[in-house]
Amino acid sequence: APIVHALGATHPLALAPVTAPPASVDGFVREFLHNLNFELGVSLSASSVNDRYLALAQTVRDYLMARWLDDQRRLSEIKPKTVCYLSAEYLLGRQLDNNLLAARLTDVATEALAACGVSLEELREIEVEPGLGNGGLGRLAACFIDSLATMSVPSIGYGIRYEYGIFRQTFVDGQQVEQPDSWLRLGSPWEFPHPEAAQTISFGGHTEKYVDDDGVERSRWIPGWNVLAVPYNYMVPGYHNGRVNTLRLWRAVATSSFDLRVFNSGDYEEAVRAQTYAENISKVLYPEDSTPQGKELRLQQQYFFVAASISDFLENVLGDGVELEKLPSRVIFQLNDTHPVIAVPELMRVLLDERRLDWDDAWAITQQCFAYTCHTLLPEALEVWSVDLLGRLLPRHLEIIYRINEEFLEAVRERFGDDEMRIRNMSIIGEHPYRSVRMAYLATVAGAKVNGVAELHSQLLRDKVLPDFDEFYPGKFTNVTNGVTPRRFIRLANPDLASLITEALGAGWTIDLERLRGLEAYAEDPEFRAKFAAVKASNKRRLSDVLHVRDGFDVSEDHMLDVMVKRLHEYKRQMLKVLHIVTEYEGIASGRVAASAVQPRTFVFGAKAAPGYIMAKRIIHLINAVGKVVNEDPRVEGRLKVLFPPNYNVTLAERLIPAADLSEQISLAGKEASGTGNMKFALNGALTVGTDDGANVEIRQLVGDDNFFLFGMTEPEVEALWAKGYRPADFYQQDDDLRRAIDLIASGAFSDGDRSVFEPIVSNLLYDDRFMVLADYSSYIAAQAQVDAAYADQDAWTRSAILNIARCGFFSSDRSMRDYIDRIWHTPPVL
Ligand code: F58
Repeated sequence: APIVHALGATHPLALAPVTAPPASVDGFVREFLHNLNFELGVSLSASSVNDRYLALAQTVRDYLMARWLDDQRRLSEIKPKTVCYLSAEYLLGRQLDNNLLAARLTDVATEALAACGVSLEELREIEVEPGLGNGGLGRLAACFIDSLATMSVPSIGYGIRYEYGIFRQTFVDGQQVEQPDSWLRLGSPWEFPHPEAAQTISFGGHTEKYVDDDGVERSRWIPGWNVLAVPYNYMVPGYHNGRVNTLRLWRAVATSSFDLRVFNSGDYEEAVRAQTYAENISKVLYPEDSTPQGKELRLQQQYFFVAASISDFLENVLGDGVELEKLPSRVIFQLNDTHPVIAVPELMRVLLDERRLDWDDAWAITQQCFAYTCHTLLPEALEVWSVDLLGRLLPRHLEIIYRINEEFLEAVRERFGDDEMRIRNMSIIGEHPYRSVRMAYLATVAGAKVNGVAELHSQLLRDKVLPDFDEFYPGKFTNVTNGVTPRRFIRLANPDLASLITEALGAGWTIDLERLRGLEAYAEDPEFRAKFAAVKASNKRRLSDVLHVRDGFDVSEDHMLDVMVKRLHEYKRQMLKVLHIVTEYEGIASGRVAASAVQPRTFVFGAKAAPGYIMAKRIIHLINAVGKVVNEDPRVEGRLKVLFPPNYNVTLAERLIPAADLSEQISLAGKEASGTGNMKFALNGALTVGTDDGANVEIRQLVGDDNFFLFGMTEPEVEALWAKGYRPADFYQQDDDLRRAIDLIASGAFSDGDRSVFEPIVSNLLYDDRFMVLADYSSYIAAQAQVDAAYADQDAWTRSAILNIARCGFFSSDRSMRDYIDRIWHTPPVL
């Protein structure tokens, strides 16, 4: 019998708090060696680097454990209102350093490991980051849970424990080739599986009507098949506040592992078919969804994790005896984009079918328990599910969605009369090109609040994407501008800058980023500027070392470092950056410009293309092709360099951003919802060349026009040009530089004379150009000339860089969290 049973659950031993090991070098050494010997089963002398890393991670966990368990116990007693952040993605980045920092263990660990003859640096480098996200949206979720823990806000992050995260990108002949990301292969020391707490999640089958004991007609779901959702818990330590929140990711496990009878008959494939099918649900992040099977898998993933999360919250967090009417005072489910929106009919189903509430009560509760964040403006990115698929996979949920829609449209009719056009536009069910459920509409109808992620985005969301809803629900729409965590993106990524700031302002800025304002005065101090410039230079050397080992690249300290890192998408306009580079190159190659006259620059790209996005992959190919020619042409005299390290991820971002001089944020106005890379660069003292888009608008307002290189059309100008009729070829005809750049690409200069290779890119630019690259080209080139001129005055540039940092404290994700708490969640910290 377990000891607690034998003693009784109230025995002092069972209640005794867990204690952390002594936070001394000695204590750390002991714990580390204990873990190495007894958990990993190796002696120090026989251990591999990976063994040591795993033992170190376990040691850090041991220090955090007492706090984690204590927080869980305390919260289960206090029962505060809790944020349940529902997100299909968490792009966490490496854990070791962050957890050492949060627990104030970095120095002790460094010393303790040194005493064991082990280098912390070496162990750091072996950690494989959990890449459980695609880009900004997933990284935002990771920043938010960091801030919530640091601010002592009761919250749980819920998501999926993908066995394979975002693919590992390699280049073969300059073209992207995807490799599976087996991030769990060498062990996963940060997770705690709880197979005993698995939830059963159902799919398929049919519904039937029946009359319950009270004579009420009800519907019930007779599912066709099940999977188990097994929770894996991760610690989310707050920074220096002794708090540890939980991230709970679900793994799909088959309810029965295989059919022994079939196995014994020798049909091994058939014996495991059901298991494989079920376990595919958490196999891979964002499976290619161009096939019907891929689409179905995506919907399975979405329902799988939200159903498990809701059930987990109601059964394990809420506690017994809570009246469901009070649910909204205990929880807010924040929907990170439309991916978790199937949670809305799921909560309705639980309240109606399992808890036997009537419709109106269930709906009143549901409408207070959800809020929805939209992260896009691209119409094609607004998720829809075919009624056919949804009805097959989740028949009861489809019924519920229909009823929500019926009642909603009834209310719209009451308010606006039988305006059929309006009804059709607002219906949660779309009819063209096929019957489908519009998930953003469902989220808007169900959510207590709907927010965009930057001022401009929220404005456009209201005015352009969901205007009828804004009219129907006054006050429902709001804005929360994104933010980034200063712990990871300044303190950890840029330790020398962090020290310099602390030297000037004291240590409080890490949790109160507006204090960076204090640096404004230092921008005027030549000595401080010199120190800042030295930090930048040293970050470039550090980056050069990293890229040298990683990819064989070298970064020269006296080049301007011009960086564009983000997902490859046409709307983000990496193509515009390519045209700038080709223009610079063409000037030199043609002899019209002396190489010695150009400002030495290294252009760095980092970008993954979705595996099925052909045009994005072509652009990657072109960047690599241009890079090869430019880097190898002796006429350039090494003054222009193009580097494209493959497999851009959080770990590489942490090296690149602190070294950057120039941040490229050049999306077509009205397309980038916010951007968060833009904030990370500005906070690390890079100047931005950018359009009036997303959060660039707010960055520029804060840093001032003198410290920002603005170019391009505004969103209304973009609209006006579309309305007038956009003809990209006219821009090509009228601009000599543009024509020469495009002609050079078309000529095969970057494809060994083969004109066909990049022809699709060229004709797309000339005859389609959905994102108006050509329309903004001349303005961009002019802005880049200003960049060159400004960079020539290094001291003035440095001053601007410091002012960027000083004025961007607003972009801390702590501030974003405060805004969510004030405007949407109403969940005060529990100190
Ligand atoms: C991004 N969206 C926005 N989506 O593009 C960016 O402007 C914003 O700053 C960021 O969200 C955070 O709000 C984004 O990253 C995705 O990654 C999708 C995930 C699902 C598959 C398709 C891409």
